[in-house]
Amino acid sequence: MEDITVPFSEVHHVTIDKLGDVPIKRGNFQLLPSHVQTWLAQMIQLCTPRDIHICDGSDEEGEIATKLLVENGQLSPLKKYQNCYICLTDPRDVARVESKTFLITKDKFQSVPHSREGANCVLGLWKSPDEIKKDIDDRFPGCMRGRTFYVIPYSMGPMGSSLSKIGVEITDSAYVVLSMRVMTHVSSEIWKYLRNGEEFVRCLHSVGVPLPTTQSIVNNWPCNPEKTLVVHFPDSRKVMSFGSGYGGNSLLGKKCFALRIAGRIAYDEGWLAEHMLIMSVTNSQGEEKFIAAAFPSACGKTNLAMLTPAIPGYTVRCIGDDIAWMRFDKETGELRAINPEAGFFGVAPGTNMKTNPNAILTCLQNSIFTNVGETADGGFYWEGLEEETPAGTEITAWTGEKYKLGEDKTKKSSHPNARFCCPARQCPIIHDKWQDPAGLPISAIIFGGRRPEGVPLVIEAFNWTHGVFLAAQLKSESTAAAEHTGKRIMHDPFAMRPFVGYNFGKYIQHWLDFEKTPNNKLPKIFHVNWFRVDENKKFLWPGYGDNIRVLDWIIRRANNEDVAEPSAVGLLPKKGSLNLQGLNVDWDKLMALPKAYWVGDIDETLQWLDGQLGDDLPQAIREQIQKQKERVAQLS
Ligand code: OXD
Ligand code: MN
Repeated sequence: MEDITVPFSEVHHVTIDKLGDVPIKRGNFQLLPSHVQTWLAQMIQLCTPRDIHICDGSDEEGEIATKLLVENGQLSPLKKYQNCYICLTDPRDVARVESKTFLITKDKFQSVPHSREGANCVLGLWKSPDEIKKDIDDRFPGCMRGRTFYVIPYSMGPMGSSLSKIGVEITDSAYVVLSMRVMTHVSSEIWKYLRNGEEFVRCLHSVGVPLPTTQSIVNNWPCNPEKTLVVHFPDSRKVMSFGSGYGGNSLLGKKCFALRIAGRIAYDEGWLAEHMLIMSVTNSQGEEKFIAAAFPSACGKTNLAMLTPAIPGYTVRCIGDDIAWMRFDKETGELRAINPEAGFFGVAPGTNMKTNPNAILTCLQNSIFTNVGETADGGFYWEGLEEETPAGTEITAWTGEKYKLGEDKTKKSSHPNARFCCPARQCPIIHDKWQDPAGLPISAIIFGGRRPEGVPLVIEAFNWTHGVFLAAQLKSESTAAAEHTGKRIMHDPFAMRPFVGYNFGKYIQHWLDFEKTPNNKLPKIFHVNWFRVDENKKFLWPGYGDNIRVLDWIIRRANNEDVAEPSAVGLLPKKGSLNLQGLNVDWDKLMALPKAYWVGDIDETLQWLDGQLGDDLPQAIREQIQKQKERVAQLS
């Protein structure tokens, strides 16, 4: 790709309605900054599209893209709501493809750690520039033949904030255009931030089906699963994605930019790009605290970010549900966080008026639903909405099959990774400062996963280094967000395993190093587990709105209240210090530390981290493992 150059003078003399032979259908190419023009000209030459559309983020543009998708049969209106649409993908294109997602650097170990021989590295996949060149040359030349080349200028984070970053995505999918308009800040205003040659993240996406095609297109959803490839060039801040139109594979602002590329930028610039929600909790005394929390995909980040407190006196407000960019303020030492996204791309199944009423209320207008079921009266439907939908309602499943609700319990309406995509500003509890360009000050950082066995409801780290260790040993049951099958406990350190953009050993060291700056006000770090089950596989903790009780305890700890006591694995709530009023929970079972479990766990953790990271595993983490080994040996 690097080889294709168009002399700058040639670019400059194009007429306003054509670039070479390619008509410009919408937008004014000549108004774009010259370094953007040069790159676009190269990409047009590579992809040979039918025409060009430079997006401006206007309502009119949204209407044009929607109309086109409806005419193509890719979207259909959900008549029950205002400006909502349902989309069904090719069933082969339903989730992120971790096995086809690569980091490209000259030096392999800039991207991935020195894993021990025989350990299959799962903390990023690396390919050399030469190797990937072949794959790119096999896919991208002519990939947009017969299609429109959309240019999407966008900001990740509030427009103009010094914490935000700019990206431009080229895509041949109008569905991606519509979704990026929800998930990021798309506007022609972006060009003014690039006027002086400022850098931006270059994203190129193609569904990988040039026209005319002999391939059969399923559900009017063009994709090329055999050739799907998502590649990142962290050094030059570029992303190229081919063959998939779905979610994180195609909305390149999200996982590719805001986590993998931004992670690397954050490493270079001294900040953090994390797979975290951001929320605020205000207690009955009116004291507000901001919390960032990392959980692996499909483990309830969206539900926690929009929690409806089950006990009175608390107000929760949402800032973001998936990604946090955080930077220690040089003057005040506060850790200030922004949500780089503008929308929610949430897992639909399981979301209902009990588990997350705010998410349901957010997506009743201007939203896109992918791979969900549809009710006969034009509403969305997915597993979890049974109690809110009258029995006998006719459902059209995402597979096209029709059935009556309640008649056959084996029928499934939606793919388990079906998603809603809705504007964050519509969330009834969105924080009025969610777009504050200065970010919001974080008082506590939480890590968590689905741990059916052994792991207590909440653990507080002894200190920052121990907190980094808690994050490094994060594990969770696998979910449908990626291509993994079956339920098994997988390591997902920092909830970043699929999203890390550089050597994970360096990533952990980067976290550890924040302690070295004396001015940094390090938030306390916690580990939570809402998912522990008893011997009958019944959840020991009610979760959802009752999680406020744990957040309340966390906030009290952030205020240094004396409500914690040491254990072998960290600080635990003193008995009686967590508000359990009105609940019937077995506290002892919920908090138990079974010796056999923890002795096995720490051995397995060491083996895994050592296998994955080899000599890149920071010494401070090895020491933490050794200390935990000694402590758990003392358990009775
Ligand atoms: C997501 C994911 O889509 O983590 O947010 O998979
Ligand atoms: Mn996510």
